[in-house]
Amino acid sequence: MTFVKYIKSCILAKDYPKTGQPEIAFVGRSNAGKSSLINGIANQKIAHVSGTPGKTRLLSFFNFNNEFVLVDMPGYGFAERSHEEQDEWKVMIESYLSTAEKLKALVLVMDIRRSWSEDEKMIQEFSEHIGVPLVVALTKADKLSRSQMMKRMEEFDEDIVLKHKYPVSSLKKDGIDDLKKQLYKFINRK
Ligand SMILES: Nc1nc2c(ncn2[C@@H]2O[C@H](COP(=O)(O)OP(=O)(O)OP(=O)(O)O)[C@@H](O)[C@H]2O)c(=O)[nH]1
Ligand SMILES: [Mg+2]
Repeated sequence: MTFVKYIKSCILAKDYPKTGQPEIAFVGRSNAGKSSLINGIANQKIAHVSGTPGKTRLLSFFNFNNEFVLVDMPGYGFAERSHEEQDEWKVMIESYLSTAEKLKALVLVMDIRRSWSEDEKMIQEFSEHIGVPLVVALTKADKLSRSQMMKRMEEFDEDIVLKHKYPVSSLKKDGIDDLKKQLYKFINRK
């Protein structure tokens, strides 16, 4: 049986758990559905989901079946936040991303109904800079009809050309298996 276990939450690099296992990190705008997606992948409610955006303020680490570690990151682009808090976020994310030697893929989580913005571009550039593959999970696909979703994916391709992109619904569990398969490929890549 697959188990998923919460390890810890923290901010500072010195506190990150040293598991020696491959890591997959989830980053994206506040309220995009990062924690819900982690729960979908874990197949249990382990990451905190909230109706209040910006609830996740720490990096949270989860042990997935002693196979890899899922890292839930706080969301960005939260307009009501002060510049100070936004800077804090940047430092936290950059400190994690630039020291994570075991990071196998960075999952950029975004609401399928939103467009690619400067924030997403920054994350894409960061992933290129550190040489870690970027996987885009387009969440809340259940909010669109099948034809709307197809149209949205076409529009998305016009905005940005990306190799790994997956429409998903954490609510309906759609697309999660395909995403998971891709993540395993990155985890097992030597
Ligand atoms: N309909 C639908 N709602 C979703 C889906 N994924 C997440 N949500 C809802 O979106 C809201 C935010 O979800 P979270 O998973 O907490 O988002 P987050 O990205 O972790 O947010 P922060 O931690 O604040 O950055 C919650 O009300 C979820 O129930 C989905 O696939 N479909
Ligand atoms: Mg969250």
